[in-house]
Amino acid sequence: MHPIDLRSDTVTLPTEAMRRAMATAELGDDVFGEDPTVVRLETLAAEMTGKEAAMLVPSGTMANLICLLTHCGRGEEVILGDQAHIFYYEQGGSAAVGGIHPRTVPNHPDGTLDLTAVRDSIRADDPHFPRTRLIAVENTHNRCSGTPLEAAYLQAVADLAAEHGLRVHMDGARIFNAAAALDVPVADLAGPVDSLSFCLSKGLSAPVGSLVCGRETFIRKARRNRKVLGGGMRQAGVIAAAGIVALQEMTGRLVDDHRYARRLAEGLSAMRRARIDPERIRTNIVYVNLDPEGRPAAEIVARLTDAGVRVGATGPYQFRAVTHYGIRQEDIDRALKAFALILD
Ligand code: TLP
Repeated sequence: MHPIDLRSDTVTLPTEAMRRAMATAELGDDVFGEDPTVVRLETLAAEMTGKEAAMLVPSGTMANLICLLTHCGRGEEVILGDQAHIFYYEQGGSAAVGGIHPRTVPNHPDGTLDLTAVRDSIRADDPHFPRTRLIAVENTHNRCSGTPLEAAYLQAVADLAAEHGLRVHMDGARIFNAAAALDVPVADLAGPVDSLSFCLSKGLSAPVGSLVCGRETFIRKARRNRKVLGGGMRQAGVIAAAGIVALQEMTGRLVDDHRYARRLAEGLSAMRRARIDPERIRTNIVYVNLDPEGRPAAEIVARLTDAGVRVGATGPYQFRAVTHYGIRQEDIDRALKAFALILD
């Protein structure tokens, strides 16, 4: 029997339509701006997010780094959540590469930041302090149960930023999951922020690629930062072709992933050694806390792997399961049987 891989939605493979589009894509040198397929993808991404322009980059990590480098100079500060992917999982790249200072505010379990805490973190104009430039939010919030952030909250962040002359960046790696869960167009969520990054290679199943979206002037500056990081790609239309299919054909089915994640969480919540509130699962990410008196996550993950189900340990007593295009209802039923043998 095939293993059920719930480690991440990054494991998704390109669809047949994507492979066909990649094989037949019209190509050119994108560093010269001459790859027509990349231009088509960037135009489509800008249209769908309601932004003036967009730029294809190799990964979500590079997309975020480029955005931070474009908004902030060396010694300047970004305010972001302590659970943010940018802070937690990107090697501190903006500090290491860009000299950008991170100022964290605790994330609420729903992925939001307390706006009073954000306001209190904005630096006064004083030579002792770095200069605050940016507020970064994440939507959906990976480490906060994949919760989607609503447009009203994003607007409140943007209003606060505007009051203080700051910009707002949104790590929207899974922004299409957020839009599907909230049943709103992506443009409603992108509207309040200055820059947005999103990934083609997660729930949308494309093999590679992320987009940075924002104002024309921002994207022009961001292209320079992409180049210096080595992210300028030549016949990138082979990647972009799959990305176009991802945006045209793969967003509508994300609600299935969300339904399966909820079903998984409901099943897990009934198991003795698993702690999870299924009501919190609104998209495709399920974090499960384990009884700290019992076996640690690494051991549980190894046992699950032996039983044909792959999940990722995200803490000493926590693991994560993510649903995606490769997971069907029968996989959820089979996974729950395996979970029950080990966690009940
Ligand atoms: N997240 C990965 C791991 O890095 C944890 C995953 O499996 O979820 N922003 C967010 C919110 C992300 O979840 C990720 C990837 C990224 C950015 C980075 O994207 P890539 O992997 O394309 O660099």
